[in-house]
Amino acid sequence: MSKQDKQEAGSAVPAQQKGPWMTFLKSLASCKGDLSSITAPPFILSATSLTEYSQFWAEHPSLFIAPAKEADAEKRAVAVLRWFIATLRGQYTSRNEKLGSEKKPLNPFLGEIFCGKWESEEIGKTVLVSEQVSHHPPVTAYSIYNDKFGIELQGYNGQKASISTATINVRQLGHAILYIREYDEYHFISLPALHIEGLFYGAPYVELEQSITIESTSGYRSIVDFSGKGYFSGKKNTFKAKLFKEGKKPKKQAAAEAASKVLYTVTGQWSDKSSIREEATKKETPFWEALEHPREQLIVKPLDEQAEYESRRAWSKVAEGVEVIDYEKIHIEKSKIENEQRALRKLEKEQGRVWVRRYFRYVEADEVYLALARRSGVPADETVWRFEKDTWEASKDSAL
Ligand code: HC3
Repeated sequence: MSKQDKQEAGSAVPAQQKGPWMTFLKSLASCKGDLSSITAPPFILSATSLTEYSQFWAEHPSLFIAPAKEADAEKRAVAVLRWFIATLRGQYTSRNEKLGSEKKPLNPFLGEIFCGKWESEEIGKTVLVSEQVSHHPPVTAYSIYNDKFGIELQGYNGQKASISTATINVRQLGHAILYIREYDEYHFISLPALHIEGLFYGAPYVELEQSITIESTSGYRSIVDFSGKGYFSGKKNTFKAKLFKEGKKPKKQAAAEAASKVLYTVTGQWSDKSSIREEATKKETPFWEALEHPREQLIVKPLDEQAEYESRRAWSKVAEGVEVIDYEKIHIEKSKIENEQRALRKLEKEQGRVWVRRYFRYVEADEVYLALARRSGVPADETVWRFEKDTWEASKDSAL
């Protein structure tokens, strides 16, 4: 039993919110898969919209562009794996580290965007554009690119939840694709399943489970297996990754693995230390030390320079309410946004129009994506969200 589990039930819940917390836990049972629709007690709300979560993909800009600096395809595959592992701490433990537990993010409205940049002399500008492309069900699309190094990540993401006793199981829908211009090389990345533990105690936290695949057009494949506490090492957030060179006839994943040669094995904790073993030499070296490398903050325009549909500006009043746990303010300000959105949808319906997404289009799946998804054994989407860089670059929002 973990330290968290030893605490008594509801012990992290403020005294006056124990009742609402129990009601919330009971209401989870009726959740039909869309977690954004559940009403949670104010102490567990976050002031951050889900559109902001796309930034976790590039909070180590030097690792994000590192694959573009490698002339050798095998080294590029290792660099992609290192960057991916390094993104996980921000993605899945940053709320716990900053706020003491996982929180319920703000549910973005259709057309909400979150954008910003990381900039340095050495790396140049790494740009993030994240847009809420669907409200029901919620889907966020994003692009992160660095023109100096010719590298771009794009992807989209939704969640489907199911509830089992005191645990929320979340399956992620969507995928990410990293493109390296110099080598005309694509890396398809599937998204991990997760579950939320610690609910009973009022201190939710995320655990990753099962596995993800990074499949490249160069023929390299990484399979990352996740486990929570205990399974591999008795420690939290553990993983084991194997990097293969694809075998000759990779039809099914298991057969492909057998036909392929494991070149590297990476083991450790994605939120702390991991090491890599080169299988040919059995030499083991450090891979990534998450705590030694602080995540780099995205630079976002000041609120008064943002458009009204930009995340932090749009949600600023709700965020003020969340900071001071003023439920009335949260409720009033959230309702204003929701009512405005309802009125927009009603007008569109009356005028026979649909909302035009700002910087992403829903298009037929491209051949590269379909081939990589198929090869990795992940069911492919027939239609995918893709970034329209020209539209973005011609817009006022891109003046970061
Ligand atoms: C499930 C989740 C919302 C989705 C979050 C995602 C999957 C979003 C995309 C990012 O790239 C990775 C990521 C990290 C954390 C995921 C969130 C954890 C909790 C949150 C639920 C909607 C909140 C449930 C409410 C409560 C009270 C249990 O926290």
